[in-house]
Amino acid sequence: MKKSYTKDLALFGGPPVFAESLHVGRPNIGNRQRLLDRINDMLDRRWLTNNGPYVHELEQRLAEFIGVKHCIAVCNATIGLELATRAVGMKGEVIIPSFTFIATAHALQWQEVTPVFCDIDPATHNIDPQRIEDMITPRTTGIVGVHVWGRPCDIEALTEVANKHNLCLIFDAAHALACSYKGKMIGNFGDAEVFSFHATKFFNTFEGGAITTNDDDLAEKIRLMTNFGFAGRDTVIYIGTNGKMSEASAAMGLTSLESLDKVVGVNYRNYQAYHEVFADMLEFKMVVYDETEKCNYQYIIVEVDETITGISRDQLVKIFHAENVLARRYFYPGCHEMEPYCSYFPHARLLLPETERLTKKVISLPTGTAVGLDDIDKINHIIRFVVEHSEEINARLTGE
Ligand code: T4K
Repeated sequence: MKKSYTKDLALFGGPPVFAESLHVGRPNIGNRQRLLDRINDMLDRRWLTNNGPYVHELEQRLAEFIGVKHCIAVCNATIGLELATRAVGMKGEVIIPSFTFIATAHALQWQEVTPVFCDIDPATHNIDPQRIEDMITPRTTGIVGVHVWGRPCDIEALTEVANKHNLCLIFDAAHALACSYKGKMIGNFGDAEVFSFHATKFFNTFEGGAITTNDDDLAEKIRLMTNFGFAGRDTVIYIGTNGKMSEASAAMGLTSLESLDKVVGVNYRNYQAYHEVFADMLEFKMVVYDETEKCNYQYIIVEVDETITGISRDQLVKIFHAENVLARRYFYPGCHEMEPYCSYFPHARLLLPETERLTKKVISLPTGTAVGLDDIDKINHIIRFVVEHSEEINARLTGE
């Protein structure tokens, strides 16, 4: 029999629905023994980093999986974006969405390239190619598209604008491993694409990422830049950095790769269950994925319409947190509201109405292998309770 939470929520003095926290971003752990075996081999080999055999194998396997010529493993996607930015020659101003994780903007700024924020298409949450041309100035050298939630940007339109204005184009594909665009895997587009394999991503290497490209010269340049710019033992030809992935991370990556299909399967199962939860609730609009394309289903994203519920997104997050459902407000606030960008561009919000609206509505819910159908069922009950008792809850939360 289904449990009813009427008056039972923590908000009304009851115990939290979840005794243990249910996190967004709980890492998926592959076969433990396979990982430990690999770590043991690594220790026996005494080769811990600097282009070791696991890194090499991971790069090859990922390149095959994506169907791309070159894959360069890196220590995280933020450094990956910095490397790609510098290697393609971005300077001056680069157009990016503000609706992204702050790393996209910081990677540019760290290279002393100014991120210029462009609004998004509210239907896709991705940068709106129609608005890009208005943002181009004589200082503009490139565009960074972000495949938010793993849903590809309008790559064709972005490529067209980039070609027309002779701009570099790279993609922040932090969310988009195992996703496709018009039948082709993400990782093949623009000058280069950058993936994140952070612990919170469905495929993880603890910390890590990769840069992919089909351009031989660019790949060679990025590879050297990842290792301080060394071209041979005693010769440095670029301003490089230390962007290398460690062998322990690559061991985790190889292990994660073995369970990738299983994890996507669980994500898809959870996605369908959440979809059922929200299907009859107009107050919540769930982000849906194009099932004719490949997708990792790693994000469960819902837009909360306060005008129908009377409960704001932030109130809902509070309610969830009280029940130990650690929902997140990705991405809030928009990058343009954070330092240094809000000081550099204090009026940016006037040009970003869709971003402003969306950042106040989105909520990210837990999924992945740590989340079962019974958990989603409990979340369903919390939400329904909240909707049914919205006036009472609102009064309680606002102290009226
Ligand atoms: N571009 C985009 C579009 C991105 O989303 C990101 C990263 C990047 C670029 C940069 O990629 P990396 O340089 O990181 O490779 C988290 C992640 O740290 C970040 O990688 C990710 N995007 C972002 C969306 O989320 P925070 O500050 O929200 O992390 P934190 O510590 O609050 O953890 C998130 C949740 O995960 C918490 O509920 C706790 C849980 N968690 C986390 C870790 C690390 C665990 O349960 N276990 C863990 O080991 O940024």
